[in-house]
Amino acid sequence: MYATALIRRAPLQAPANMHEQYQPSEIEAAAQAHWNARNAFVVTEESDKDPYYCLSMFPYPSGKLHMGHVRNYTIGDVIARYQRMQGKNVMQPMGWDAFGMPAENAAMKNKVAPAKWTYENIAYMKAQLKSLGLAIDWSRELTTCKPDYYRWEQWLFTRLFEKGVIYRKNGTVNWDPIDQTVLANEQVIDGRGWRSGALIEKREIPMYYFRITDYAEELLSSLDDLPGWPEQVKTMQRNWIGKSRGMEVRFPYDTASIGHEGVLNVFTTRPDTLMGATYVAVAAEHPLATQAAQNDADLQAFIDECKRGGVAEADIATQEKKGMPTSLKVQHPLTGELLPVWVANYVLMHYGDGAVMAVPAHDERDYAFAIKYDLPIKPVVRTSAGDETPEPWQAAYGEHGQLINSGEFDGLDFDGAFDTIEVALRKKELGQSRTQFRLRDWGISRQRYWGCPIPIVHCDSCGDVPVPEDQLPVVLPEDVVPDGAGSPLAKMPEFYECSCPKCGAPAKRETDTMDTFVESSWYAARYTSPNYDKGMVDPAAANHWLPADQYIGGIEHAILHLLYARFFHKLMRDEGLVSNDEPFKNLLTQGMVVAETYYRIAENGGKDWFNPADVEVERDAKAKVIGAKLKSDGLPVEIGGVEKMSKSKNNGVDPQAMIDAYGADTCRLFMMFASPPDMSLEWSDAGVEGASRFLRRVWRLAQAHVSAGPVGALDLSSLTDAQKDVRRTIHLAIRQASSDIGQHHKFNTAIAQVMTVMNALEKLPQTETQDRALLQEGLESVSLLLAPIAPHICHALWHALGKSGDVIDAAWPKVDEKALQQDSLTLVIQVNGKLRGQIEVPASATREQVETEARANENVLRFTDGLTIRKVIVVPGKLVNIVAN
Ligand code: ANZ
Ligand code: ZN
Repeated sequence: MYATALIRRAPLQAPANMHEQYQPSEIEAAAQAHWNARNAFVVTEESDKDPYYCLSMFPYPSGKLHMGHVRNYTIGDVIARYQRMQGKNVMQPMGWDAFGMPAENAAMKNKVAPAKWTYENIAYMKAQLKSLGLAIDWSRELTTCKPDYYRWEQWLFTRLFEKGVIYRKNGTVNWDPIDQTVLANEQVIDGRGWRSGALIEKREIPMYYFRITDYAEELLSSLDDLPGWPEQVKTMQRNWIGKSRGMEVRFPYDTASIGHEGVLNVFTTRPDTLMGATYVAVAAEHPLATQAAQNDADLQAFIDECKRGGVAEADIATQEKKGMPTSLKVQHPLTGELLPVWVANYVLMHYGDGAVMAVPAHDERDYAFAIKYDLPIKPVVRTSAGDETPEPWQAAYGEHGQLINSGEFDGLDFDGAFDTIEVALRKKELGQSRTQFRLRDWGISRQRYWGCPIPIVHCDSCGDVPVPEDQLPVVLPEDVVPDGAGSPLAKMPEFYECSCPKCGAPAKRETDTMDTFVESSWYAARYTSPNYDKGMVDPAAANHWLPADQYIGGIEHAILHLLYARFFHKLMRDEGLVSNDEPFKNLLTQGMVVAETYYRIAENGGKDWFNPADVEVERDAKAKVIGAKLKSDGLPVEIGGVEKMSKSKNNGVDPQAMIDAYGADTCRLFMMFASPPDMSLEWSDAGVEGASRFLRRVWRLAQAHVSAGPVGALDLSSLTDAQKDVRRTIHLAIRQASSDIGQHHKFNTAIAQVMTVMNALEKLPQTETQDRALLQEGLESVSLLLAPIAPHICHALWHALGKSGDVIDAAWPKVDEKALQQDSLTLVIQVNGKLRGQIEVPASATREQVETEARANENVLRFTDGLTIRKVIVVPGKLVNIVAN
């Protein structure tokens, strides 16, 4: 193929090839066409180089790229290109997280099928990604809404269903009684449906669940095997999994009030406070609540109220604590004292046992509740201040401490009380310790259209039958426009009417689709063999590339996506598809992209927000911002502060405008220079301008150098001191940039190093052979160091500098240790702390020699004239301070 001819370009390019001006659009198109023609970023497992899998979180095809995408993919690309220059066989894939609700909403709004909308967005965004010049192996592109992808998800589903890892049970959903549809949590606003405004009810419907709780212990413990993950993310995962050691305590029923024998189970992490329990509270859905409400209409009304409202946990945590008493009572397991049973909205049915022993003195929620309903508060833990009853009570005392008011347990500490109370409870068979997880099983049924169909057939005689492998995939019809009232699939007999795969009788296909987190849980594995049609992944390829060496994405995915992806990896491992335990070895969570906000107060008192692109900022002579005007009318606008780019504040800047105006390299350089990847990045016109200016400077210097004709070799043995200094600057920059990029992902400081080199090179005379040879070395180093960040211009520079091959295949520059050695050092001289000059000393000079040299300096002699030198302080390599009076 002709691609090889392109690789072997003539070693010395005709210098005339270099335009006088830096023309990004031309050189970027040329570089991209060149990479494309030689399939430069297509990789296979057949390579003698070490594999490196660089993965960025794939985008949802929402329409066009936003700044967050551009930042994410640029970071990934810099890492990928840097690793390639380290001699690795780098795989950097890309794809589309293509199912999801926005496509359905857009479809309803524009009356186009979600599929069409999605595919058009993908085409547009793909072109945008290509214009950024990312080193992506596009032959691995995958799209999760295509049957050749989701068929394997369905295949795994059927396997797991047969194994019992997936099961069906009733789950609670948000039900919109007007639209007759299930709503996602984010579609419930202040307890009402987002479209209909109807009061939302909780409903129980059958759903499918992944038994993620079976993996809770491993998902927690193997976080310790991920040293390459940010501590913050691991902590968030640990909290989400929420392992707590506590006690199951049973409160025997008071048969007089309840009417029959039984026990109320509660789970507590504070069994040491058992003697302080003054009431028990149950969830609205708890059987005792149901019983109590049978002849209590007020209680029934309260229970109904609790059942309405969002099912999101955050809502429940923040809502006002409310409750109602019942006539029922239970016995304290150790004292036999009768405790009242309350129904409370802060008790969750699906956590622990759906009931709590309330200890108002030591639990915040119970305290608020007891104050509100005037229930007794009994302190049983001495405060660290030594108080027994902190008067007046302001809040619950939640710390551990020594027991008081607890009879035989008085004086015990937390651990002692835990064990002793467990012994007492066990003796009565009314309790034992238990470890519990906050993590719930993962409900994946969604009553929506634009998702992966759940591959189950419901048969009257056989029950829930998984679709056999030879009948997969269950294809989602693509030409449907939903109307917002329920799932369209449930209204399509041609979709759901089928025959039972087991007995052949007429049966009904499941019309729910899967949570879109399922698709994004295994795409990393599928990238390793995206076209494999004999299974979910080709195990050889998957094990070759996985775990991904570097995963890059937003912190908003720190919990759910990463947890589900880790879980799926373990499921696939247990199916024999992959042989390692974790999917992502190193994780980088990039910071937000932020920008200034501008507004005017509207007539109705609200704020009208203006896009930064439409605003002109006014600065004083010191570049300090003193005001801002709207470009269109020239009138002032208020400055609202720097915020995350968002639609609501209208401060999103379209990356395409920046790429069109300045080119991809400027855009990439700006993003990488403005801040380290894990910190937030503030968009600024001035910053973009600066990046563009810098690239033009590099171009100008190279152009002048190249057009002056061929250069000879550098003779290292005859460098002047000035030349040695420049060479030292170059190699110091290489050393620093290598560790900044390679070890710390600090691209901004690496770029600063290149800028230092440029400053030195620009001062270099360009006439002598040695100077020109040194400039050649400097410009080659600049091209190599910048190649991962601004790949197009470096591609052009590399050829212009007469190098053979492409810069993407060049090795990362090596430090010449000899260049770092200094013959002499410049030291600052101070007299009594004041700067008085400089001295030049041999690098090997001893302390005494430095001191002698300093004392002999003419400035020192002048400023110490008539004084006595008391002390000479030498800071090696830096300064000499002479103390005299
Ligand atoms: C008594 C007690 C006293 C509690 C005290 C805390 C402090 P984690 O750590 O999250 O597992 N709890 C148990 N089941 C509940 C439910 N279904 N809904 C709401 N709250 C529930 O929390 C366990 C604690 O949460 C338990 O310990 C229980 O309150 C409460 F000074 O029991 B504790
Ligand atoms: Zn059947």
